[in-house]
Amino acid sequence: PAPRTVLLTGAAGGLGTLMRELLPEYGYTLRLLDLRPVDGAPDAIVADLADKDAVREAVRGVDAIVHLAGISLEASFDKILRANIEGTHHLYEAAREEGVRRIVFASSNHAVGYTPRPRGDDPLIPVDVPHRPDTFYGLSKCFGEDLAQLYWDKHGLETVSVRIGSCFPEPTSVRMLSVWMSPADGARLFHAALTAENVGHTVVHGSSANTRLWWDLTSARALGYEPRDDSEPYAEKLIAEQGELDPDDPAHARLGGHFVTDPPVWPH
Ligand code: NAI
Ligand code: 15L
Repeated sequence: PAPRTVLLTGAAGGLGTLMRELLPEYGYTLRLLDLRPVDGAPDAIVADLADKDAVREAVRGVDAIVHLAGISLEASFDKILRANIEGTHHLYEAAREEGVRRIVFASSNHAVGYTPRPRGDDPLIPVDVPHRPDTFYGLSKCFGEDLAQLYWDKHGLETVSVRIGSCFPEPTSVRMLSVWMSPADGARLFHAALTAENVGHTVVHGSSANTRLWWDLTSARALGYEPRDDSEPYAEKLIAEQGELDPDDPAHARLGGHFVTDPPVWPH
């Protein structure tokens, strides 16, 4: 049966705020969790993923989990370790113990951020490229994907790992024209990831059907995802303001964009 009650972690964040508006339209009842109180949702669970007991209680009785909580940009290794690596482990362990069947994991393009982006007639980036994290943040997403594989192989807990490009109301950079996922397409993809059968552990690219797409959406479409949006209407204005991407600029040469070249966050 299709999942009905879904735990949405990271519900106070940017993507969480968009998804708690959009996902109920697909018939889900959401239970919300975040470190911070969630605006307009007094029933939301305010808890840190570090708190194993709170996490176990939060997952009890849900049909599935959409796991967005965590640090969403580069940070010190210690912070990433606690929130993204240990926190995601606590969530998977709680899900296993409580018998939750499926997790949709918010992975990121930064798990494979060092992958060269296609130029000219190059083929689109396939979903099975090797992990090439561009940051400790991206490394934590590699960990999350591998954790998901382990929990599928060992415990039969299913995951769809969505390597999200950039999910914001509008694209705000020329790079985003290639990796943008409109919020409406994001909800379509999460819904497909929650309802497709026999996903085991499936990795998909998360974006709209952009004219300037860099990556292959085949595995996402195989879940039943049919993107309806394209960033192209934003292209003219963004390119006029920012110029075309210079392929010889290291900050523009790879999938992860400036995450590849940004100076490390200290303390390292
Ligand atoms: P965000 O930073 O706006 O939201 C993350 C939320 O997680 C925050 O509300 C924060 O309070 C919560 N959180 C952080 N640590 C926590 C902890 N230890 N326990 C409980 N809650 C905690 O990030 P955004 O943009 O909403 O992204 C959501 C997820 O999607 C993140 O995992 C991010 O890495 C991933 N993602 C997002 C992309 C995007 O375009 N928005 C692109 C790729 C991945
Ligand atoms: C991410 O993984 C971040 O969470 C998001 O804030 C954006 O920076 C996005 O990647 C991106 O690559 O644009």
